[in-house]
Formats: sequence, structure tokens, C-alpha cells
Amino acid sequence: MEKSINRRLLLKLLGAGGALATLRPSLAQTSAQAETPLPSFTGPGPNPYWNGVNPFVVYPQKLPLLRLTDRPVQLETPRHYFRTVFTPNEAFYVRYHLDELPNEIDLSKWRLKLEGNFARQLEFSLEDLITKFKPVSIAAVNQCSGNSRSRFQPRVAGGQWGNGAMGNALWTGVRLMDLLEAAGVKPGTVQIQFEGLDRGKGPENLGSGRFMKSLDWGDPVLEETILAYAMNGEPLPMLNGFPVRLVVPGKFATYWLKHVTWIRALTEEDKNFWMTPAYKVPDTPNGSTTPEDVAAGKVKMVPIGKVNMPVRSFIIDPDGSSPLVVGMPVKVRGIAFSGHGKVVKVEVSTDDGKTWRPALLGPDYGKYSFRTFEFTWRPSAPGTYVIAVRATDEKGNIQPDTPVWNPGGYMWNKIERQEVVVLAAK
Ligand SMILES: Nc1nc2c(c(=O)[nH]1)N[C@H]1C(S)=C(S)[C@@H](COP(=O)(O)O)O[C@H]1N2
Ligand SMILES: [Mo]
Repeated sequence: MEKSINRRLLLKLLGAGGALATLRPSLAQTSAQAETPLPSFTGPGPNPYWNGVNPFVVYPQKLPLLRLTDRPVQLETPRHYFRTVFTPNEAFYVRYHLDELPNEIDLSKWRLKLEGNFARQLEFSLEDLITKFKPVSIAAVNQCSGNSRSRFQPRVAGGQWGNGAMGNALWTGVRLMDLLEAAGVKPGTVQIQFEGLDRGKGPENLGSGRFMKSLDWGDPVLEETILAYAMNGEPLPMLNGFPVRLVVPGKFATYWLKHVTWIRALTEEDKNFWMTPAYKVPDTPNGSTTPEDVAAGKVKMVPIGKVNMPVRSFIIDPDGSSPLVVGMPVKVRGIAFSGHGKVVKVEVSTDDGKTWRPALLGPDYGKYSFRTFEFTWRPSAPGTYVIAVRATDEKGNIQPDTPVWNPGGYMWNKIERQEVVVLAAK
């Protein structure tokens, strides 16, 4: 099956017409904007907004998504696209750090380069990657470290994401280790660095105009990491990393480099801005600390690559937009995932977290995928109810009902809630 997917893909990527081989979208296309002003601020207190409060905008190859910023491009996926276990490519969120994005890529010239402390300095075309290496597929959740950052109290700087800076896809590509073995990693290598094609100034005077991330040589995640050329059986959308991106299962998306064009074996630790000081978390069990401890210089910070994504779950339906009716069954549905292993239990509460009952889990697409759940609830009296959901993974990690706080606004995983109104049946 993989073989035929691949032949089809190859045709799509390289074949006649080549519509996708060189995309010529204008990244400046604009959108229909909301006609009435939206509320401007979502906190403090219980947050009624699942997504961030932002206008819809349309970019090439994308459905209308919620715009956080346009330089760099940051687009959030609206809640209803999480009704399916795989997030549609056209609705998949977008996050960049720099403002000059590759707008078209000529695959007759593009080459992936392996350089640095390798026995052989190699170059591969996209066709080489597709045809010379065994394709592998993995379902995995890509989640921004700052997903749900708008919930932080006190608030922290950075994109004020709601819950939609995440997505699940079936990724197909080459095992990173197959590429590294072909080049021959020489002794003395400490990290493998990845760089893409986007450029820009980045934060002032920090030498940050190239987005680069490195994984430790010897980190077990390298065994599962792939360089993906397909997402849900299609070429990657340009804004999600065409022609190839890194998929680092279980790790936050900051390591999932897009448009990967350079892979380097480093003999010294990568100290570029995007490794340090950016993207660091307190070295505490759940990445949490306090503003006071940070101010007092008490907190040891480590790269977020040292941790896996904490367990999370989300209520997708009901979304509170319409009332429920006494005696009428309603399906509470959503998704759950964990970077630590398979989700083994999802529980739903209809009394704001006082009592919990198990939900039915959907199909298992592997431990790094979203897992859907469903719970049938028949409200017996009118009123306002708070539905809550919490997941447990195979390592026994369970979502806390306490908020996370750290200066980067990372690793949020508090139990999610949805308020609903139940009306009397007439
Ligand atoms: N080349 C490149 N890759 C990148 C980034 C970037 O700015 N440039 N951002 C990273 C971060 S922080 C995130 S959250 C994910 C977002 O992936 P997506 O835009 O495909 O959703 O890409 C990662 N890979
Ligand atoms: Mo991110």
C-alpha cells in the first residue's frame, strides 16, 4: 500500500503539470474579515473562547484560519476541524518566526544537503528521497510549545494562541537515521542541526535571522524521527514545510523543522538564539514555576526538547453555541494525546470536575496520534452545566486541574472545560 501511495505522490510532486512542484502563490492574499468587532481580550477568569479571538484570513492552499500575526505568519486552526482524528492539511495551523518565506521551490534545483561532521557530504533531490529510501509512515501530533498560551496568568509575551496551534497528520517520509547512516556520522558529533529556507531579521541584534534547531546525537527520538514529504497522503502545503519537514514524534513542534534543506553534524553544542535562550522551560516535573522564582534567578531552564508533550484532551462538541435539551442524548466528543505514550483513558465530567465517568475511545492510530473519544450524556434537569474532560496516558500521567506557569508560555495542559445550557423539553 505504501508503495502505491508513493508512486502516486511522486507523480504529484514531480509529475506532469507540476502544479505543486513550483507553487506561485502570493502570500499576501487577504480575506473576508469579520464585519463586527470581536472582543479584544480573553482573560482573566474562566476562558470562554476555545480559539484565540482573531480574524479569519485566507492564505494559499489554506481554508480560512485565525490570524495571530502576518509577519511572521501565524494562523490558528478553528475548533471544528478537530472533529476528525486527522486534521485536514488545508486547515492545519501555521507558525513561523521569520517573515521571508519560500514562495516557490524549484525542485529541479532544490537539494537536501548533509554537511559537517559526516564521513560523506551528501546531497539528495526530492526524487532521491522518495525513490532511494524506504518510505515510512507515522501518525503524530504536531503541537506548538505555546499552544493555549492565552490562558497563562499572569500573561506572558508571545503569540496568544487559543487551543488550535496543534494538528494530527499521517506523515510519510524517510527515516532520519537512514539519511544519517548514508552520510556516516563521525565520532565527536554532539548534535544534529536542521535549517530550512525561511529567512528574516528575527529579534533585533540576536543573530537570529536563520531558524535552526538541533537534537542531541544519541537522543532516542532520532530513531523515530522522519523527514516527511507527505502529509495525509498529499505533498506538504508550502506553509507546513514543502518539500520536506522534520517529524519528531512526541516532541513539541519547534523541532519539527520546515523546508529542511541543511542537516549538519555538529561537534559543538548549538548555541544559536532559537536553541538558547529561546524555547527553554523550567527544569521542574511539569515545566511550571512562578514569576517570583524567575525574578529571583532561582529557576534552571532547559531546552524544551528535553521534555515530551504532556497529556492533553479537548472537548470539540458540544461547543456551547446552542442549548441542549433535557432528556435528549448529547454526544460529548473530542480528542486526546500525549507525548509520553498512548492515551489509555479519557474521562468526562458533567459537574465541573466533581465526578468522572469513562468515555469510549476511538480507533488507535499509534501512540503519537490524536485519539478520539465519545461520551453520551442525557441531561436530566435544566440549567447551566460545566463539562470537563481529562486524559490519562499509558505511563500513568493524568491531566492536572492546576494551571501551568513559565515565562515562555509553554506546556499548558490543565483540564479543559465547556459551559453548556440545558433547556426544559416542551
Ligand atoms: N523552517 C521553520 N520550521 C519551523 C518553524 C519556523 O519558524 N521555520 N517553526 C517551528 C515551530 S515553533 C512550530 S510550532 C512548527 C509549526 O508547524 P506548522 O507551521 O506546520 O503548523 O514549525 C516549526 N518548524
Ligand atoms: Mo511553536
